[in-house]
Amino acid sequence: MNDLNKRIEEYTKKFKKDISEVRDKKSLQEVRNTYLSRKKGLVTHLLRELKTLSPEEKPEAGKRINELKETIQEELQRVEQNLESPRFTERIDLTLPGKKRYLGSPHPITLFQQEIEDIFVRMGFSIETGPEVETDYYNFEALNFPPHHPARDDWDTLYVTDDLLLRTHTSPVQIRILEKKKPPVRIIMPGKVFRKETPDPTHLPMFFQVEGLVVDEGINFAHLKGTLEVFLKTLFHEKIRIRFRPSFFPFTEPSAEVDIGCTLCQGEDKQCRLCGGNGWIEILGAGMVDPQVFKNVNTDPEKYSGFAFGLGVDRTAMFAYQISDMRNFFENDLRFIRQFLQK
Ligand code: FA5
Repeated sequence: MNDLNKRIEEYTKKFKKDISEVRDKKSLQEVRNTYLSRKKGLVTHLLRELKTLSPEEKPEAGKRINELKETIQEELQRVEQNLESPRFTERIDLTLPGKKRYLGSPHPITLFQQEIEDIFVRMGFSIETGPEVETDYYNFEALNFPPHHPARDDWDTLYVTDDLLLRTHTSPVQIRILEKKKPPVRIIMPGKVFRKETPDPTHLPMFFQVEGLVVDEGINFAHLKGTLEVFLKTLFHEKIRIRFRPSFFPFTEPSAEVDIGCTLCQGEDKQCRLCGGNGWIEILGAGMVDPQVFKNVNTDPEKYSGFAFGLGVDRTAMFAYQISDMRNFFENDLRFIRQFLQK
C-alpha cells in the first residue's frame, strides 16, 4: 500500500511537470498516452494493481487513483482548449521590435493656422468665428455685391438654396462682428471656405482662410501694409519678399493683392515646380474697408476707417513648406502628413 501511495504522489508531481512543458498537440498526446493509455498508461497500471490490495486498503487507494485520473483528464482538456485558442497559435516572439503606435495629432494645416493665430494674438488681435453655411446677405450683399452684379462671378459659389450657400470666403464674419461690436475692432477670423472649383495644384474646392479686420479712428493704408509685413516676416522668419499689387474687391477701396517671392527658386528658375517660373505667388487679398460696408452695419464712415485682409492658409502653407501641389494636404497619405506632425 505504501508503495502505491508513493507512486501516486510521484506521478502527480511528474504529471504537473510534463503538462507544463506541453507546447503543441503532439506533445499533449504523448502525455495523455504516458498516463492514460489502455495498455501502458501509468494510471492504468495503478488501477490494475488495485487487485493486489487487501479489501480494507482498496477503497482508499481506489479513491486516490481516481482523483489523480480525473485531475489528469481535466488538465489535458484545459491545455487542449488553450492550444486551440488563437492566443496560443499566434506565438509571441519577444525578440521582435514592438509595433509602433502613432499618437493622434492635429492636421498640418491646423498646425499652420495655429502658428498664424499665435502671431496675430501677439500683435493684439483677438479671434472670432462665424458659420460655414451663410446667407446670401452676409456672403455677398452686405459686402457690397448687389444681386446679379458681375463681381459675384469671381466667387464660384456652392448654393444650398437660393438664399443659403457654403461661404466662399471668411469676409461675412466681418459683417457679423461689426453688427454686434462698435469700434475699436482688431480681430482675425479663421475658418473653412468652399468654392465650386476643380482641384489643381494651387486651387481646392475646400480651403482655409484667415480674415483680418482693424477698425478705429485714423486707420490708414500704412497700418495695413505695416501689419501684413510684420506678420509675413514673422511667419517666414524674415526670409521673404513681399509685393502689393492693385486689385479690386467690392468691399474694400482701395484694394490690393499681396504676393510673396517664390520660396523655392527666388524667381530664378523658369521651370520652377512651385511658382511655374513666375517668381511670385498670390497669398492674400486686402484693402481699406469700403464706406458702403460701414453704412451697412450702421457705423459712421466719416468717423471710422479700417483695413481688412483675407489670407489663404493652404496656399501660404504650400510656400512655407515648399510643396508643389496643395492637394497633397488632403489626400490623406500618412507618409506625407506625418512629416509635419509635432514630435
Ligand atoms: C477673398 O476671398 C477675399 N475675401 C479676400 C479679402 C478679404 C479681400 C478682406 C479684401 C479684404 P480671394 O478670392 O482672392 O479673396 O481669396 C483670398 C486668398 O484665398 C487667395 O489669395 C488665395 O491665397 C486663397 N484662395 C483663393 N482661392 C483658392 C482656392 N480655390 N484654393 C486655395 N486657396 C485659395
